Amino acid sequence: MPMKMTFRWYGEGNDRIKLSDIKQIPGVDGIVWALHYKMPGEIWEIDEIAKVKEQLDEYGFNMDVVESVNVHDDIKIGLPTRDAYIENYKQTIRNLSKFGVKVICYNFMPIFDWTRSDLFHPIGDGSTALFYQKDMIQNDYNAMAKYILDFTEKYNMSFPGWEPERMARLDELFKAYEGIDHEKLWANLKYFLEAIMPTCRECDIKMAIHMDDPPWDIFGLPRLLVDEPSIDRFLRMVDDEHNCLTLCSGSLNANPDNNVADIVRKHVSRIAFAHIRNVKHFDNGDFSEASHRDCDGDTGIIDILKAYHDGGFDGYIRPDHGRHLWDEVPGKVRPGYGLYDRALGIMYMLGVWDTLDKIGG
Ligand SMILES: [Mn+2]
Repeated sequence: MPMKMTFRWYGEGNDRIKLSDIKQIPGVDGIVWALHYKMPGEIWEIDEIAKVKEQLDEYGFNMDVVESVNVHDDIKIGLPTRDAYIENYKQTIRNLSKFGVKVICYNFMPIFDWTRSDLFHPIGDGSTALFYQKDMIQNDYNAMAKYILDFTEKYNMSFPGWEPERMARLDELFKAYEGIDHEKLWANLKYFLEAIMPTCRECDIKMAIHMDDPPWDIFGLPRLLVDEPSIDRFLRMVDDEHNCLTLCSGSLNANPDNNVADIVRKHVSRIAFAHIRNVKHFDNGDFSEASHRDCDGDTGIIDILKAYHDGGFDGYIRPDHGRHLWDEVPGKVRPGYGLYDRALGIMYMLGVWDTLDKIGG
């Protein structure tokens, strides 16, 4: 079984889930971690990384995958100040490599990270899931940010990519992105990657871009990694084995036209990190997240896992978001990142994978 199962954890004091809980999930070797208190552009220092390593070592988890080292807006906008932030990014890569980190998951979405209109949407069986109501995410970005920030403030948590410091100057940020269309954003992404690739080669660290979530423009902001042609373009643009993908099945399949298994078959050698998540579509364009079981959503989880298996995938994999089950009510769970449904998702994935190993595909 060459693929490496991992579990995302938000860190001591920042996640109610304990490493000792994760240890009891079968098959998990690594923790997908980050220094969540760092602002985009700051260097991750050796002593800070060492602290996390010590915590993970106690349970025998590897720290091979970081999600995320966020990219500063000035790099995405292409401001003259970007070069200093790129130097910081390179130093963070060097520092991470000293601890054996192999993959950095990041994204290049302007201003907002993943976006949903309802964090605890009832899905009919008593559990709740992240939900996207299309007509609510159209024009009013301030209302969107307020919904998220009211939530994080009420429950005293922070979401990566939704830093209150950045959200407080949203109008200013939107102004800074004026004139940044798709082509300019592509050019800025290329500039960033070409600048850091020598460091990635020297440190043998793969940069693995996460798909844009959802995979379409929101609030007039361009989004790039949205479908097969844009993924092709990305990999061709910087054709280096250290320029890779975090292929997120749920992000891509929010657009039902995206066939994720086909993309896996085409690019398996450039996928460093697989996010597995199932999505249920509604006719009006809304979507809900679902359990990992194939028939609970429309994403084609078994086809996707078979494509990875057939392709000899030996990268890292994790359950992406899960539903909130049992006592996982607001305030007791990070939206999308509860313990139970992600643990069930792992058992489902391992069940499919072990079966393919044993009886062949
Ligand atoms: Mn994902």
